[in-house]
Amino acid sequence: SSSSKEVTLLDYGAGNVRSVRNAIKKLGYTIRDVETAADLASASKLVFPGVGSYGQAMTILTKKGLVEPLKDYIHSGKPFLGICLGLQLLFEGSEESGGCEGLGIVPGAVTQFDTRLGLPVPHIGWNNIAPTRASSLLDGVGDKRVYYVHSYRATPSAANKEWVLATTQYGGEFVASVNKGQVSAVQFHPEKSGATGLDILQGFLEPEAAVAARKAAAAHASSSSSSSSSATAAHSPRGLAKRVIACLDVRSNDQGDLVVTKGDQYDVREKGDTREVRNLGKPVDLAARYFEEGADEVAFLNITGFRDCVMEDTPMLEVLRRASERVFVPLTVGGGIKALTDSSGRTFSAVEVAAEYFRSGADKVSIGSDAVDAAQAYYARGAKADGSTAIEQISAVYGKQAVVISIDPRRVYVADPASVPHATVKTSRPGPQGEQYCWWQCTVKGGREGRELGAVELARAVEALGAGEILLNCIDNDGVGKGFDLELVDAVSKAVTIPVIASSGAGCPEHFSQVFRATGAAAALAAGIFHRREVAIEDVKKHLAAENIPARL
Ligand code: 1PR
Repeated sequence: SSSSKEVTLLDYGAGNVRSVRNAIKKLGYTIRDVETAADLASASKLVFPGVGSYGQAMTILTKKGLVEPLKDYIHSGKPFLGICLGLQLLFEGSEESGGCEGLGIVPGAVTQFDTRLGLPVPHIGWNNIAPTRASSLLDGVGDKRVYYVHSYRATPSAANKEWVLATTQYGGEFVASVNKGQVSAVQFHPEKSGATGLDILQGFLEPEAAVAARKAAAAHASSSSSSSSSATAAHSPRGLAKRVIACLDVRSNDQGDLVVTKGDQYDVREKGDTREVRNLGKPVDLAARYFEEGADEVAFLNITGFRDCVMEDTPMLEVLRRASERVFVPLTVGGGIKALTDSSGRTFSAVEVAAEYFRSGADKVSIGSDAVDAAQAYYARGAKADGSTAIEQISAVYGKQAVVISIDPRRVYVADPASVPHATVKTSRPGPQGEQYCWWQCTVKGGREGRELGAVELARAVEALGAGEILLNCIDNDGVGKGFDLELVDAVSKAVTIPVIASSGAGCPEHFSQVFRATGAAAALAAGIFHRREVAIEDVKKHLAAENIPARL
């Protein structure tokens, strides 16, 4: 029947659930949205993706009169799947939002990860799960990893033992999944966990079919592995994987089409007489290719210089819409995220601008130039936050994990650290005049304008303002292929507790293991080597695993 291919979605309007919709549609289902309490009562399969903060979610559900109907549905014995905050809300309460009561279905409280353990918080990225028993939901997962992004978590206890279906390790054990009867929930994002996540969603939507498909796949795998006995599968150590991110710099070319481009030290024009913008492919197709080839995330940076207003930037929004139908790992978009005024004089807040991107399929926005202004204003106020910046406003509404800061620094050598007000490091690569020290100057507008602010100081400021992650480029190393600036990545990752993505300069798989060994980077990003097919993402992953660095294979 047609209704058996329908999922009811409880989207209470606090954030982006487009990727959940896309994943459900990909599995051949139609979606019916909950508008009223009656829609909950008549649902036959309910998916509840939590977005935003705990307190905000409970407030909206209460205002809409949905709390009791939701509890009734959960108690009705019909299939229910909570995702991320949708798992946490099943518990009795959370310390998020200054302490807040939940639905009280699963015993226990949700608490914040302990930042004193030295692990980056939020917990972002691909991690393993350890099931406590067999289930149609998780049996296909095995050693494969799923994608997490959260700062709070529930912990297993004697009181919730019968609920806990799987746990994950991150500075201790937390609840990865709960289940009892038809009620299930997962802390990770199946809709962002690639093929593994789609399989989990199918395990929820069609348990019998999923179990049969996994049995068939297992039988096929064991028969083919016995025939090629010499094939040894790469094996990665367990735990949070170091992420490998593919980045697409997108720009209008001189004909006005959006193309993927790539510069050397931020110069994206060909070296010859024509000086045309380098064209390395179509954004959506390339993003889909990287998803299929195993990228852990995909980032789009819109570097179109003459872009006047993102709200009118329909081509970029269309790129996101189409990419999010084909890419089931996290998507980041950057370029022009800030409060702005369009050509007709209408103003938009940074939250409105970001919202447009989230609605179109972005999971995170990346802020470059505006973050430098914000950090300078923050220091000018005596290192105080006043709620005025895009970083604070977007992270308050969408959560800090949705706010990435892209830094475009350039190395500056100094002979005497006391001669500059910035944090310097003693460098192993002295400057042209034999200078022994350096700092990294923040720039805006794609490196065209330098500011009196160091990358380390910027990182500290944006963390204090509520950023969730740092994308650390390096203009000197961009496109050069000689490796990441290890001293820069080390200095910035030591200065903050949020995850740092190393970027600029990757030329071979060894550069990735190098940056993960030498620094606290949580992820590494590359562009040119992937665009030009010089290095396959899979080979980077295999190299990391062979070097005993956790990677998602
Ligand atoms: O300032 O908020 O509008 O954001 C603009 C964004 O565009 C920033 O994130 C900035 O980094 C980026 N951007 C601006 N101009 C350029 C340019 O190239 N002319 N690209 C640019 C940044 C750098 C990396 C690159 C890595 C890896 N590209 O993203 O992908 O360096 O490259 P590699 O592996 O080939 O070495 P705003």
